[in-house]
Amino acid sequence: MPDLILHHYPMSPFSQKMRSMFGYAGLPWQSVTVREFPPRPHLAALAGGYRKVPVAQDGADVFCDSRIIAEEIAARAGKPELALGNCSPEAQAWVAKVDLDEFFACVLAAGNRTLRRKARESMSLPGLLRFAWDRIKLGRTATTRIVGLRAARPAALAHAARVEAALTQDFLFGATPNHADFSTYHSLWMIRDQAESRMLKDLPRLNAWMDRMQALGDGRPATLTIDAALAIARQATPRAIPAEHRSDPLVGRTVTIAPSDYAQVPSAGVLAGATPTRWILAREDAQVGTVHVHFPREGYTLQPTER
Ligand SMILES: N[C@@H](CCC(=O)N[C@@H](CS)C(=O)NCC(=O)O)C(=O)O
Repeated sequence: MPDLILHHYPMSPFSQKMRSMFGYAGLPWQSVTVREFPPRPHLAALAGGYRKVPVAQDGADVFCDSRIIAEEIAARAGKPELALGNCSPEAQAWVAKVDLDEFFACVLAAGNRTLRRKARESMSLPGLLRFAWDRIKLGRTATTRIVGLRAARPAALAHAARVEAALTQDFLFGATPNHADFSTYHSLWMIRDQAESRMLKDLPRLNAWMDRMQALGDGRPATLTIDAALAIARQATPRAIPAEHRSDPLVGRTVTIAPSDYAQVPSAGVLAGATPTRWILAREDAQVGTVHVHFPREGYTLQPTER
């Protein structure tokens, strides 16, 4: 089986969630670095309108959202605990909150001089301005309530205190990590390791756990160019979809699928399959031919576009 290709950028917390999962799983993977804001034409060729990062790819199958990518890593590595659906209801409820509310609180709280300096190193000044404007627009059009700038730090600190209290074992829900640890780690990584902020310094259990998560590493990435990733998609055929995943009445219909929380840009195509956790959209693109784009069902809106 070829290695998964991850389209990501270094300072992206959700990309770190995936990189850390690769580390835990001990998997090799192929790394395509994308820029911090759209347009990202090659991702549009692969995934359609979907504009969040990370996106993963296996040949002509494209995986949107860290939850779907986690399922793919779990299956390849034989680590079922990485797939959210295999975690306890408590862990699932925890992840729903940390991957949305706590994520925004932490990212906004992390905004300090060090982070701005690092961002400036990876982006030109006009790029930085476009990045800032892009994120302002993203916040304004969100349907989910995003914490205000002033409330972000107290919210992030309250979250960190809950993490400290939850860490009665080596990992959040037991002696070994599961999906929830990776979801929780990436936002706090933004504060402690990217912004190098000292705001979490008085939380010994949290810091020891973050050190354990960091020690998992990022797996074994090999650099891949955008053109090579597109060629891989073009030369491949999407995986066959088993009959039981083609029985949904919407299969065969033209639909759009979009995140329902923020960055709600739809991807359009024909619904090719539906599993209990994902929608699979068939898309045609001049650059890559037919691709199947996989989205989680939860947190995404599917709309038929024809009668
Ligand atoms: N639910 C998505 C969230 C992904 C997400 O919000 N990613 C951020 C970067 S960490 C993003 O896409 N920001 C806008 C952008 O990079 O264009 C997931 O789990 O993958």
